[in-house]
Amino acid sequence: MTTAHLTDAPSIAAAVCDALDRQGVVDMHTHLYPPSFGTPVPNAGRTDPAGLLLWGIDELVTYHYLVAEVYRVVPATVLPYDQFWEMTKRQQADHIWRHLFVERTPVSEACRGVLTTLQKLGLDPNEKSLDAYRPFFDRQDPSKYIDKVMELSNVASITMTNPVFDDNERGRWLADPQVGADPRFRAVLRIDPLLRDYPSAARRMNAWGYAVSADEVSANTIEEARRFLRDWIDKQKAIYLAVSLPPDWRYPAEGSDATARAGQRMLEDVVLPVCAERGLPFAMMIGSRLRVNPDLGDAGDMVGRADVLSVVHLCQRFPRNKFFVTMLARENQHELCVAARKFGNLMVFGCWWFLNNPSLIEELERMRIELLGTSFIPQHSDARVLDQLLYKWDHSREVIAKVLADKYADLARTGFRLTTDHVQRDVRLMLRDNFLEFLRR
Ligand code: RAT
Ligand code: ZN
Repeated sequence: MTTAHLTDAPSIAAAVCDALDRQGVVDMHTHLYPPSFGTPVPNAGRTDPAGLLLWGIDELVTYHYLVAEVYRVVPATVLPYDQFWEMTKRQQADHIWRHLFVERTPVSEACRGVLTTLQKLGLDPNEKSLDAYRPFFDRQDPSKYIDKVMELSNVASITMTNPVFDDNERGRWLADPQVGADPRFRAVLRIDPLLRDYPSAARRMNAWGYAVSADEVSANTIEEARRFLRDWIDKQKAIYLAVSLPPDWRYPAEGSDATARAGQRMLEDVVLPVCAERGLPFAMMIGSRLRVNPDLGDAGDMVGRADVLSVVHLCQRFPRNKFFVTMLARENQHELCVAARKFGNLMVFGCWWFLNNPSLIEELERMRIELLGTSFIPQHSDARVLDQLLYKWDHSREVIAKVLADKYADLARTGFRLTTDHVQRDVRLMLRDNFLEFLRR
């Protein structure tokens, strides 16, 4: 390892870019899967239409961020939502390509992402028709393509999101005990209905052989719900548990809403005790208001300002638990950083969803470094389509590089003797070890 002394801005910037490029990322939150979960392969005769691994040009272009954007330029009065959803994936992709990439300039972050992805794959991003790209993707073997994408994006490990209340997902785990065995991927037990809609979660757990009551959270219900979580942690070999929560989620719950109170009991008496017993962190993604425009499907969700004090209360009352937290609203970010200064069991992570834009990533990372040093996880990809790893990490690395280079230049001006070792150590923490060490802590 070299230990060159870095003094001037250009050599600092070069060392930072080099360290970021070389450091393999452990991506702590994606919606990606190995091929064992099935994958639609459009023109290769190996189609599993409900397969969970999404990849290729038609999936890239129909990403829900781009569905939202195309409805700004071709509104529902021109193309009714049901007509769009009845189209084949290819037709939807052709529609989006034409309106967002050909007839308009693709300057939004989600559009630019598709172009970066094509460029990284060695394809010309100027084609007028997607037919020019389809043969390239048709030639790929999904498993080899995962290797290629991971190599090109320098992602060393992919963390899945495995929602146990989703029938498609659940069925695949039950049908094949080896479904999650691919060493490139690690599982996360995602449990939203347990905390957001306990009565329906209880009915389902009941049907699956766990004697929980939908009406009353009794001692027996608590024991059975814990058994449910333990069984699924074991089946998935989950490395943490996760939930997404609405902006109005509060801890402790306010008012007399019975579902919110039952959700709180599940959190306090089931989720957190099981996480503590297994040494697993609990990840909370807070601030998504689901389906404000249900016709848009996944593209119809909204952001809302959440309550950081609720996170503070949890960190304080459950010191044996470890919390990964990301929040969707820009307005929550400063308070969340300050909360993390108070609690070592709170790990701030990522620039989630509507925050995953260069201007906001830059603002967030600057503030986090100033308040937390290197003790946070700057980014996750949230990729839903495999190939997105290519752009999400490229764009994030670029912004993180800019911020780190500035911070090191400030440091060098104090007389601190900055070396490439420092830079490499910090980058390793940010892209890999802060996450892995928090899991082990
Ligand atoms: O960013 C997204 O793609 C969202 O639709 C959600 O999946 C979000 O990241 C989540 O995990 O709930
Ligand atoms: Zn996600």
